[in-house]
Amino acid sequence: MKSVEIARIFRDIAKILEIKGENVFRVRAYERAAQSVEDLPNLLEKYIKEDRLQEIPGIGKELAERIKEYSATGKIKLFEDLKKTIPPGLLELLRIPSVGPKTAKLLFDRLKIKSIASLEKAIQAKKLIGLAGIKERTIENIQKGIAIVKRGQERMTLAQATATAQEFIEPLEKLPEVKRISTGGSLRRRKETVRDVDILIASDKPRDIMHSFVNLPMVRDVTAEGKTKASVRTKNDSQIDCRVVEDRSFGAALMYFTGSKEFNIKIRQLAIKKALKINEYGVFRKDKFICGRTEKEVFKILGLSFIPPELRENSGEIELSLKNKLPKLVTLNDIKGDLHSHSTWSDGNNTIEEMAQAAIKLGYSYIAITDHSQSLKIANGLTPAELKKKKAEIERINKKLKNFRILYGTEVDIDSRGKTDYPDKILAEFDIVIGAIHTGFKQSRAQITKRLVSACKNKFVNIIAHPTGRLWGVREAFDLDIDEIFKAASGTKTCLEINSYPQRLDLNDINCRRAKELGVRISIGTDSHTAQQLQSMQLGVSVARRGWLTSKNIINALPLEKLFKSIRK
Ligand code: DGT
Ligand code: CA
Repeated sequence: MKSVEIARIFRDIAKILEIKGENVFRVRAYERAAQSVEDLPNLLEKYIKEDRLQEIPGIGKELAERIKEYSATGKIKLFEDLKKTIPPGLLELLRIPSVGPKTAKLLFDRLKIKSIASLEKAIQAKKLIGLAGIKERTIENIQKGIAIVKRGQERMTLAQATATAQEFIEPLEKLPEVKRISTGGSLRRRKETVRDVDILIASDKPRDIMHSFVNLPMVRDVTAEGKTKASVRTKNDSQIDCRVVEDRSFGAALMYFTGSKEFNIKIRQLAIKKALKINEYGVFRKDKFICGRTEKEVFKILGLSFIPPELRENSGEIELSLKNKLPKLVTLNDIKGDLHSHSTWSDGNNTIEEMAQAAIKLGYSYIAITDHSQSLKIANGLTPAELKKKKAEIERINKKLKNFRILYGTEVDIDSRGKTDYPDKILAEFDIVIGAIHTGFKQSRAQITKRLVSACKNKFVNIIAHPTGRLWGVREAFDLDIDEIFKAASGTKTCLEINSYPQRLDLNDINCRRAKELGVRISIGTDSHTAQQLQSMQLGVSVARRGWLTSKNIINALPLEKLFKSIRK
């Protein structure tokens, strides 16, 4: 569906309104709506048809009309009109982190810079030096920002790739010629970012499938089309590759196209040792086809136990699989609750009760409502007086609920010196406390490390949220000594978070594996600001699996009583 496109347009509208100095609430409304629409990749169409758009949090009458307009005409007139009021290219410049409306306008007015490419040229020609407010440091930051934007454009987030793949798989799997269908590549390995989406199909009628694939409505260009494979670009500029194989080869092909390349090379060597040949068509002895229908049979003939796609990176998994000693990776089913969420008390879109009901629907036994603390005014952080009322509300709702508990929590800000935004006396009142950094990202490596270490040492801080601060396509991880944090966390029984928010996925897979080695326990939290977002738990679980984590490493795989015991310091 068009949710990704609509979200992008809403964000652009917000940016233009901001440049024009419009009412900040209108700007925020468009940003919020973008997020809400993005949360509903599969449902938006249904909501349009049933005329229920206004049930989506953050979508009022005006925004519902805009969505319907886009759905009917492929355009939003307001956006087309707004674009005409600013110099072309200014929007592209605004995608660069550290380039705000003022700088973008300055660059355009003084140097006629209209695109990232022309900005890069101007920097090389040293034309920015001497402009008002532009220092050496500013230019460095712009260059770093350009690199981040470019990388963000090259690769989709896992969430975008998953939604994009779903848009293709849904219509394709309905075709009678399709016997089996699966994603492959980095998407199936659940990497945090994906360059192109690979789809594999088993069928006797590859030509029919190719025809249907390249003619799907979300396709913009067909970049390659053969008898059994084709590549297309979507209207959102994502690349999708589709291949068709015979049913008897599906398992072998799935293994080949899932990769990774390094994994495939090692597998091929293993086959050679057994006098077998393996490729995308099957496993062969001399030229005789031995097997290939399922991945399971292919692994078996090589003497391997099944290796989950998330582990296929040739980083020790093949050796362990030969000994049948792979870890039993955590699954979404193991998760008993969500320990990071926001309600209307701070900057969330749903009430505590709505968040709890959504968590119950997911089969959870608890949810922590961890609204922001007082100094984070931009996110409507809670004062001590408001906290009292919030606590009372949670107690009132908890009385009505059976076999489910709302935990009274906070995401407490850790200030630039490592102090928590609430005193210990208030922190002691919470069921669960998450510590997080939201400001002062430009501090030195030593300073940021020290801040997080002192947060770990606070007796009342149970979890450190999004420990490295990375925001995909927006900002790199802070410069910090992650091993120092791991040591402090493990020594103080503090848990670290895998934040499942699509642009964060922080800790990442590599850091998770390291954390496990050092005995650090992990909380997978969604950081949901809407009830819908609770579903992104799946993304955090994927990161955990890529980090070799089992349910034993994850605190929110524990039932409530055990969770309480285990987080107490
Ligand atoms: P991406 O798209 O950059 O996020 O990462 P992948 O892993 O999806 O890479 P892609 O789309 O180029 O190829 C899909 C799979 O096909 C890859 O994981 C392994 C297999 N493959 C591609 N090229 C080669 C190759 O040169 N040798 C071997 N052995 N396998 C390959
Ligand atoms: Ca790929």
